[in-house]
Order: sequence, then C-alpha cells, then structure tokens
Amino acid sequence: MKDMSDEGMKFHCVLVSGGCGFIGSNFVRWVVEHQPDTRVVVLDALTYAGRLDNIRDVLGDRVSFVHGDIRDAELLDNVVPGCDAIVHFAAESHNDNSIADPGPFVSTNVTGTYRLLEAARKYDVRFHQISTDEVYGDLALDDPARFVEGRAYNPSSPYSSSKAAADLLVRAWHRTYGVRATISNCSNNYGPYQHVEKFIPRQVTNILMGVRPKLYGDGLNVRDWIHAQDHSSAVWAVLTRGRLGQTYLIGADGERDNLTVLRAILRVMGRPEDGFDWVRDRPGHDRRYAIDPSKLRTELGWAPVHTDFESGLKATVAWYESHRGWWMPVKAATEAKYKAQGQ
Ligand code: NAD
Ligand code: TDX
Repeated sequence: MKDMSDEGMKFHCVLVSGGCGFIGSNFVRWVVEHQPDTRVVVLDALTYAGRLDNIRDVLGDRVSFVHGDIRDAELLDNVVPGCDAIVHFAAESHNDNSIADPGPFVSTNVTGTYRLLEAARKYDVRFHQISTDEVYGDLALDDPARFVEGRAYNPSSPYSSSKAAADLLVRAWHRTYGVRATISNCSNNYGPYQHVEKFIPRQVTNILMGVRPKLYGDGLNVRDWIHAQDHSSAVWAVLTRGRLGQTYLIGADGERDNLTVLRAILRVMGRPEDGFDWVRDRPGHDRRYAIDPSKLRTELGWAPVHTDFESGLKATVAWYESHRGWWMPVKAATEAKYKAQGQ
C-alpha cells in the first residue's frame, strides 16, 4: 500500500474531502500536476460552495469524484478503504455565514470530522486535517508576536470554534486510538476558484459589475495572505514528511491590512483608491492574524513560490475577469445576503 522514500511517505490514492471547493480543487490540481504516482478520489457534498466544474478539467483516470456527505458513515465505509490517506478540506468555511447560522458549522465541521476520523481509525488510513490560523483567536495590531504551534486555542467565531473543536478531535484520535494524523493551520488563502462571498473575490467582482467594494469596520484588520497553490505544496509536505501527531502552521509572511489589500485591488483594476464604501463591522471581528512558519520551513524545507502578492493579485483579478460565467450566477444571491446584514 505505502512505502517510504527519501521524499517521505508515498500515497497511491488520496481521498480529498471538499475537493470541489476553493482550496480543495486547487490542491487536487496541484497533486495532478506534481505527483504523477498518486490517484485522487474527491468526496464532496456540492454545497453552495462546491462545484464539480472546479475539477472538471482533471477528472479522468487519475481523479474520480464521489458525490456525498462526510457525515454519512455508510458511504465512508465504501469510499475510505480504497485509499491510503485522507486529506480533509470539507467544511463550512465562511465566518459571516457562521454568525448568521452556526448550525451547519457545528454539524459539518465537528460531526463531519468525527465521522471521517472514525473511518480513518477503522481502516487504518493516514489522516491530514486542514485547519485555520483562526483557532488561535487574534493578535493586537501592535503585538510583535505571531502565532506558533504551541499557542493555546482561543477561537472567536462560530466558524473558528468549530474548526478548533475538530482539531481537538484529531489530536484525541491520534493519542487515544493511534490514528496516524497531522494537522496544518493555514492563514488566509487567495487565488482562482474562491467563492465571491470571500473578501478578495467579492471586491473584484463588485468592481467588474460597477458596484463599489465594501470594507468592514475601520479596515485596519490584518490578514496574512498566501496563494492557494503554496498552501497545496505545504499540505503535501506535511502529509508525506510531517511527524505524526504534530501540528504545522502554514503561512507566507503576507501580513496586510484590509484597506491596503482593497487599495491594491482598486489600483490593479485601474480605479481610484478611494472608490469603496465603509460598511458595518463583523461582530467579534478578529483584529489580526500572523503566522510564524519557521517549523514548516526548517523541519520540512518548504518555501512558497508566490512571494509577490501584487502579481498574484493581478493574476487572480485576471482569472475573475475571464471567468464571468463561473461567478455571475451566484453573485446576486451572495450580495442579497450581505445587503440584509447591512454589509
Ligand atoms: P470552501 O467553502 O470553498 O469549500 C468547502 C468544500 O467542502 C465545498 O466543496 C463543499 O461542497 C464541501 N463540503 C461542505 N460540507 C460538506 C459535507 N458535509 N460533506 C462533504 N463535502 C462538504 O472552503 P475553502 O475556503 O476551500 O476551505 C477549505 C478548507 O480549508 C476548510 O477546512 C477551511 O476551514 C480551511 N481553510 C481555509 C482558508 C481560507 O482562506 N479559505 C484558510 C485556512 C484554512
Ligand atoms: O466584504 C468584505 N469586507 C471586508 O472588509 C468581506 C467579505 C470581508 N471583509 C474583511 C473581513 C476580514 O477581516 O476582510 C477580511 C477577510 O475576510 P474573509 O474573506 O471573510 O476571510 P476571514 O474571515 O479572514 O477567513 C478566511 O481565512 C481563514 C477564510 O474565509 C476562512 O475559511 C479561513 O479559515
């Protein structure tokens, strides 16, 4: 089934939960491109955030698709034994949605992770948990600290607390049952295929539709941006070479406040830098996230490729400009939700 080489563990078949979402689909494409000996089975419920179109170009001999829910234990009995690793992306992922309606977050992120862990235990399959830096809560703007692996969990939102709960289940299943598990906690991703509910695609598509971008609160909240392809290469490094039972933080030294990012988008798109609206702040809005990726870099030798944020942003803007048919059908409903929230 699996063996070791200088490059680490080899996996012949990886089950990717949530592989039709933003980061999951980027990861599937990354594996197809960089790991010729690995097959991928995508398991996805195709919620509002998941689309088969996101992986249609790579479906075939090496990538297959199973339409189903990670909470369905019977389905997992059929799908999990065929693979030697699970990379678990599936989640409800948007903070604003979690504030409006936390139920699906507890159900998919906590119960769903529990079901997958039980399947990994039953069939002795390697398990990698995709998590977020938000489990650590936030930092003050003037705090010189960045998040490190040993920091105590202190999540703020229903979304981040459900991810924190899931991470704790992973740790317990490793320690108690010996499930061969690792966790990675990554910072904010950007790139193609991100849903228009998220910050960068929302602003880019607003501008493309002639609508003014919307900035929450005072715009000074800081996020630590990383390209989804760099997240993918880091996940592969942890999956194949990470120490079992360990957590690895993934970040690319990309701290920027929201106002700076929005002005960069406006500049790249040839609009005046003050051409946006200030809107109601997010309740409980985390002030700053910042990742210290030293462990990943020194222990696993990982480094990001997309180190120039402005050029990554330009390419992302170009992707949304040339994929109107991808985002247009969901734009109006997304904005209607925001409007109802005063955002
Ligand atoms: P996304 O919302 O774009 O995609 C989530 C995918 O999961 C969708 O394809 C959806 O259909 C699927 N899904 C949801 N519920 C499911 C269920 N019950 N069963 C099966 N499939 C289900 O999310 P994303 O932004 O790509 O995030 C992916 C993962 O990465 C999440 O676990 C998230 O917490 C984590 N993460 C995201 C970021 C970020 O910046 N977006 C940063 C760090 C970590
Ligand atoms: O219209 C907006 N205006 C605005 O100012 C939106 C949608 C967001 N914002 C702000 C809120 C945040 O400070 O921009 C920042 C980024 O917002 P989101 O894209 O919603 O991301 P965030 O809440 O930081 O969470 C993201 O990164 C961590 C992902 O959605 C999570 O899945 C991941 O875990």
